[in-house]
Amino acid sequence: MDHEADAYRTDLMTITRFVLNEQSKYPESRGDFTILLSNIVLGCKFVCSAVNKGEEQKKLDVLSNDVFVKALVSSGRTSVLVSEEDEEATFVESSKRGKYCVVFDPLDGSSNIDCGVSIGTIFGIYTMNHTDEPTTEDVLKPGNEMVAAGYCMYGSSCMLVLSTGTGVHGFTLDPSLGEFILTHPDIKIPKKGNIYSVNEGNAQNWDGPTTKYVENCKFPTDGSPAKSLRYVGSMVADVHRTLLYGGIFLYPADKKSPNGKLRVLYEVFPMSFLMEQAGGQAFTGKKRALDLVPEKIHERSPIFLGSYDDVEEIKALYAMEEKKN
Ligand code: FBP
Repeated sequence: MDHEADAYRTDLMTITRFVLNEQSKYPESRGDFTILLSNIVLGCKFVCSAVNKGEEQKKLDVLSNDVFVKALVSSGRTSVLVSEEDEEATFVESSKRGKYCVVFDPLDGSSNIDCGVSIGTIFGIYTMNHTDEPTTEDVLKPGNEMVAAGYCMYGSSCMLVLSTGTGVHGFTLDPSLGEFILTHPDIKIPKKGNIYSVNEGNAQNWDGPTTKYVENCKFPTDGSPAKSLRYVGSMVADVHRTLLYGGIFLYPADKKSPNGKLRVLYEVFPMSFLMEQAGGQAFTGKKRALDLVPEKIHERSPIFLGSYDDVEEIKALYAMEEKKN
């Protein structure tokens, strides 16, 4: 019997155990974050099973939003919730309030649901540093004030990728145990990649720097090989691949959508938080994405994120454009 292998196989690092270990580093912590996260994990498990049952899109959107809102409110650890599915923010009644505010997209990549292509849930977490009535000001804060972020991808496997500010870690759902087990500790994105990910269908409406950047990906002038194009059309799937393989994911602004398509609070910020924690970077075309201060809860922003060197290239093109103007 290979005791060492069995010892490793039986030493299950579940996401709860992992976060409890993380929390034990903060003597003042009372386990509130662990309780909050366990409710987010519950929501992800529910959506994972619903996706595998092949629920149709409309129903799945509503179902997943309901489950997350109810789980987050009943956790007793939240005060403000912002969901892609709800026009207005949810303010938790005072008896059930807690110190966290959660912004989330319960089911991202909805256009891919009915064809069974990977979709996901995206979330970001802020702390509320006062005891007055919560307002949207408690979430209309820069992304660099987030304390944690993550996504759960519902694909060939169900994977939850999380950062609490000390690196990025991937947990795969073991359906037989019903537990997320640590399978990808301390994910670091390659410094440079050979993949670019963008909806080229919008190319005719792009600005100069984006057009030039994608041109360079296809026809590099520095002798380096052309990059490969990979685009699923689900941000979670495209960002997950970028995180593991390197390269760049971009959803730029264009003449039709001057602020791009993706939402700042529950798409751009969480993915930018994870990218920076993994050694990559995230840029809006003007500034570091996490330094944005949103004015509205469903605000959109252009985004370029991925390997450090690849994002540096597009930053240089926008800086040149800036100089020209
Ligand atoms: P939803 O929130 O409506 O799903 O839109 C977000 C999204 O599906 C992202 O997951 C994806 O990156 C992007 O839109 C795809 O947009 P497009 O179809 O314009 O390329």
